[in-house]
Amino acid sequence: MKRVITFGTFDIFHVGHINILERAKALGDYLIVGVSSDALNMSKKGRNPVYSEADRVKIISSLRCVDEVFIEHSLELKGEYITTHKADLLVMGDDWAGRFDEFKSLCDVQYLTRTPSISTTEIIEVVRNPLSQ
Ligand code: C2G
Repeated sequence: MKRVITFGTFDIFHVGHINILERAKALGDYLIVGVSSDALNMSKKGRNPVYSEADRVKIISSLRCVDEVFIEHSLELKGEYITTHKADLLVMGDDWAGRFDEFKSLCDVQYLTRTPSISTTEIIEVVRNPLSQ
């Protein structure tokens, strides 16, 4: 059984998120998702996600393609998360291309093309300023 792991914030869940999760699952049999904690997001992006980590975990856990969810507390622990979850493959969107190549000693690493024209940042912008479109 091939175990696939992926990571993300998945704030304001949208079709780009489900696309990458479904494609990640299709590359194996069992999909494990590390959802970034609110604190990690604050340190990465300088703002809290719109949806709390509890809500983001609930949404991701409810998806048919997802088998297991945990909270990612630190980017530095990625290697440990890969090992403890016995992942065979790490999948990330290509906005992270090359950034996780150091884990190729632990598992396969694959970057998938992002879904064009949609992002959490863009959704926030449109909701905040509907006339900007
Ligand atoms: N994604 C995508 N297409 C989009 C938007 C996002 O394929 N239009 C993918 C991203 O490439 C990523 C995943 O969806 O693989 C989650 O995106 P984010 O929530 O933006 O994740 P991020 O905050 O980059 O967190 O440890 C790594 C981080 O936790 C990744």
